[in-house]
Amino acid sequence: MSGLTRREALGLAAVAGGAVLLGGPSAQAGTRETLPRIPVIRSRNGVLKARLEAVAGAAALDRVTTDGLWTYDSSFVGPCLRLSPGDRMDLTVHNGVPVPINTHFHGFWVDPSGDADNVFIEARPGGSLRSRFHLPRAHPSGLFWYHPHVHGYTNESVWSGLSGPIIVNGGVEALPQYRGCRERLLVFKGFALDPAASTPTMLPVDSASADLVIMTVNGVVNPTMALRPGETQTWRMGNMGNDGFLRIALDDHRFTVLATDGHPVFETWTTKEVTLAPGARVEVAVTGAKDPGSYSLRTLGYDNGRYGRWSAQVLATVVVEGEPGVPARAPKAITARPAWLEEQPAKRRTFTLSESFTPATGPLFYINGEVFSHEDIHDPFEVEVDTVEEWVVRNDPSRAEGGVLEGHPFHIHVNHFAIVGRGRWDPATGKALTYRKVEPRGLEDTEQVLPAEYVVLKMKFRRFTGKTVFHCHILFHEDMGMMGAFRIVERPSGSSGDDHAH
Ligand SMILES: [Cu+2]
Repeated sequence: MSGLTRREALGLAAVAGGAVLLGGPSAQAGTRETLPRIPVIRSRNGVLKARLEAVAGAAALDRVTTDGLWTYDSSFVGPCLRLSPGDRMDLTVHNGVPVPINTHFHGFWVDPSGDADNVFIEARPGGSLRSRFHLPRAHPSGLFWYHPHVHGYTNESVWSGLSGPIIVNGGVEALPQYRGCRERLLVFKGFALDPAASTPTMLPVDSASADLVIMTVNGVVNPTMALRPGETQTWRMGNMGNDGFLRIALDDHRFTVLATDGHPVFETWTTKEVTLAPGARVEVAVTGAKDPGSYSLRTLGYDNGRYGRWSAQVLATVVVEGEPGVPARAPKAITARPAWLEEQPAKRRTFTLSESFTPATGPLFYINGEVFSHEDIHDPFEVEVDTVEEWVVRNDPSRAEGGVLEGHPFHIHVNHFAIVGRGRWDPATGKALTYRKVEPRGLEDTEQVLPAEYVVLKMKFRRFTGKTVFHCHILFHEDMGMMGAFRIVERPSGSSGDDHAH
């Protein structure tokens, strides 16, 4: 089912019901922008103090009142939280949905304990949860996002609509090369409608197979955006859904990559397409083609195995017209390459991702043979703060009975990582078959690991201590056990840290 078909059908229904469509499908391609602006909540005097209502019920989705949603403040895309490094977050979420929730700040380099970015606390239905922490002055500037992260409920929560963007100021918009350039925020989220319902109703998460999912941009299907020939705009793009993959390209245009997962890159590059695993973000510059016309921003489709055949779709229409602009020149680098990339890792650890589907147990997902449990009482393994480690994350498609071949997008909380190598391995022997050294151009917090592939991640556990998690960002897999806990601990006294200065 194409977005257009659904949009036409719903558009007719809405017109018949007397509803007014804002910038609906009949809008003439051209001057009329139909990309919705996401409401912004900004920090004031160094504090972002806000209260959001997580509500269950009807909300506008593609400009049509749609039932069965869980949203922040009745908006399919939650409000954009915008703050600066050094600011304080003070966010209260009231839980009006029927499952426990909390608030995770995806990609944030902050305290994972107490009432900060702690995934081990929750608000029951009817309750509230207040998240408070300081964003370090050295926090990266870019695009992040928030969503509930209670184990067992993350997939349903995010699919139903509970997610929204966060911008940390001082990133691409502050670069002299792009001063005065139009800045856009594009939040991608999928939905599917229940064919059995008489009015537009979100399909429950268990029935929402990949082939049914329609992608929205800022909550609408195929909005129109204007771009002048030769004009450069900066686009922040985030995949803020529960499990869909996107392979994004704009017809006859190229993207210059400026930031990945909220981190300005240390080497920019130009590409025809960017892949966004669930949870991933990218910030790019795009310059309008010489020839005026209508160009499609597309996802080219992504095959993540039997349960993840993500279809090719038009995401948005870019109309190139008007007075020619002067293209911005991309900087070669935006941030310094972190010095810790050259440090010898203090430890190397291996994590094996696998799954099984047996009639007796149903689908189960493992890391190192264990299914994560919230009630797990044994102490998680420890890493020392301010040390560098290398983690080998490998996808074992063979180990357990009945599993399918599928990639697992590996995500870690609190600290970002660099990919320094990858290759194929043989699950029968545990040996690497190939190895390719990777020269990282930026940092990430979410990386796809294909079947029988391994990736080598290097990371430094900077400043913050506490218990936190890593997991697959296909949230069904996370809920079904593909998560691990670990604790970042102080270094034993007597050992010397190398960056006490920050
Ligand atoms: Cu997975």
